Amino acid sequence: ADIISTQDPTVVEKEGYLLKAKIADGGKKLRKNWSTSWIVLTARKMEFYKESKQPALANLKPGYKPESVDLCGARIEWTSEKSSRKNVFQITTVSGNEFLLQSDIDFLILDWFHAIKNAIDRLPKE
Ligand code: I3P
Repeated sequence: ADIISTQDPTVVEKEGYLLKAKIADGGKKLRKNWSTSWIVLTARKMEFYKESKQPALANLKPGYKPESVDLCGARIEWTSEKSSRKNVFQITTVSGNEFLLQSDIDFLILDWFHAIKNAIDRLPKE
């Protein structure tokens, strides 16, 4: 009956390349710097890697930690004000980190938006 507790946190729900810009860290604004990122979505978090080979390498290297986004209590919303690009949405974490994600390919960014939103909606709010 309890969907959350039966969800395997290690199962990859979605992965692929998107354009990413981190615009705030702990509530502090950062200079926007778009870069391509390989994104791995699991039940509770997203991880950002430079390229698709890196998750496997990271498993072999105990010291290597990708940037990780805790989705518990996070917010996701489309934004047209924070970028001149089309198809941009923002993820805001409880800890005050803000990320913009973008793709020019409409179906691709829509799939990502819904996958992340579904993950957030299944999680407890904190
Ligand atoms: C930024 C860069 C970004 C742009 C941003 C610029 O300049 O051109 O691509 O965001 O616009 O400030 P710089 O490289 O000198 O930091 P978008 O591509 O998302 O529009 P902004 O200041 O309006 O956010």
